[in-house]
Order: sequence, then C-alpha cells, then structure tokens
Amino acid sequence: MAGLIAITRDVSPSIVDCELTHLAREPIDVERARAQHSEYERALERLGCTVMRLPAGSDLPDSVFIEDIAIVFDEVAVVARPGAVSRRAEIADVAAAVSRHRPVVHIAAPGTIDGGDVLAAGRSVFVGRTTRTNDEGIEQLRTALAPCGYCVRPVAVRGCLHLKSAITQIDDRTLLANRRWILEEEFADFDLIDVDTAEPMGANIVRVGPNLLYATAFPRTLDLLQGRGYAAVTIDVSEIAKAEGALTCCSLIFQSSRS
Ligand code: CIR
Repeated sequence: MAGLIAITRDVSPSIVDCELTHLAREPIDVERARAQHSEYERALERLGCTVMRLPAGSDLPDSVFIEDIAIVFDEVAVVARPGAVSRRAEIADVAAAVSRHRPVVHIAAPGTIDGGDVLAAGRSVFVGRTTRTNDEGIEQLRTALAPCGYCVRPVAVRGCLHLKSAITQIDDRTLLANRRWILEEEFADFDLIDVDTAEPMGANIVRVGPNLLYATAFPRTLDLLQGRGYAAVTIDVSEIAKAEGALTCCSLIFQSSRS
C-alpha cells in the first residue's frame, strides 16, 4: 500500500565538528540532540510517515542533515553533490537508501547542489544559487527533471545558508518566507506568508501530507500561521539548530512507490 516514507539519519557523535557558515560554534550536547531527533522521528510517525533511520556513518559530522544529500521526486531521486567537501562522504549510503524507492540520477562534478537549496512546489522546482549550489549543478538538475515535466527555476538567496532557510511550502498555493533573504518576485505565482520579523530563521516548516511540523523556537510566526487557519505540530530542535540545521534538513519525505 502507498504511504509516506521518511528517511532519517542518526546524529553522529562528531556533530560537534559540523560545518558552520552563519552561526558561531557552540558546544552541542549529543545526547540531547539525539533525544530531539527521536522526538522529530516520532512526530513524523504520528503524522503518518514510516520512518527509516540510517546509521550516522563514522566521522560524518553533518550526516543527520540528510535532506542535503538527495531530492526525491515521484519519478526519480536526484542524489546531490554537496557544496561542502566534508559532506561528500555522506553520499554513498543515502544513494543506496533512495535507490530502493526510485531510479537514481547523480549530480556530477563540477556540479554542486545541497538538497536544502531545492524547493519543489508542484511542477516548479526552485533552486537557490548559494555557496553550496552552483549553476552547473542546477543545469544537471534541470536536465534530470526535464523528461518528467518539472520546471527548474534558479533563484537568489542572501543572508542565510540554504534556500529552505528562507522559504518553504505550507500548502499548494502558499509559501512561508523571510522576504529579506529572497526576491519575492521570483515566487510571484504563490502567496507568501511572512515570518515574524523577530524570527528570521522561522521560514523552515515541514509539510507532511496535509499536516505541518514546526519548531517551538518560533512562537510568533506560529501565532501568525494559526491566525491564517494553519495548525502545526511543534517540536524542540534547539540542540540540532546549533549545527545550523532546521526541520526539513533532517528527513527525506516522499510517497512510497506503489507495488
Ligand atoms: C551544514 O553546514 O551543511 C550543516 N551544518 C547544516 C546543514 C543544514 N541543512 C539544511 O539546511 N538543509
């Protein structure tokens, strides 16, 4: 029977050596990060996902942020080539996992893409041009997705790590955004809801089928969402956030292929 699958990856003890771009390094309590990650997985299960957790892999500090390593569409899984060299050793295990569910296409050198820069909204696939994702990678993604009828749309990102730090999807028509980090005209086909100005990191929300999963760190934006009629399940991921990860980063969520 078809249903939602969420592939996750355990928190590595080496997360303390994670890549950092915008945040200062703070001590990370690995056990606390693991407990939060388990809560995240439980929330995904409650929202209807079958969670499949991969082991962290030895000495892969950022492997919990599995979103960056693959982008799973209904027709194909694109295995990314992360912009941070330290993260390329994460590829093999994730490629093997997604290949059980979809045909796989790989982004090849010199192309780079982090999955966190890819926002698929219907047949539009927005891709942030960032320090992690280059034009060669975007062209390879376009070529991989063209036969499936997707339109790849490169977009500007400034002030944050990934496109999905700045904007994610709430429903088919609506995106949650920090407009300071994107060019709103590039998303003119959608309605935008703004994060509260006191919560610039609040634009990352996970869509799980008809439901939403959101971080407790952004109560003002949650209020705004509730005022617009959206309900969200909330969890605390404060320890994981010290590694510059947000909620979408910790899973690959997709429909299981029908058998
Ligand atoms: C990194 O810099 O690659 C990790 N420390 C954080 C990655 C977060 N991923 C995401 O936003 N998609």
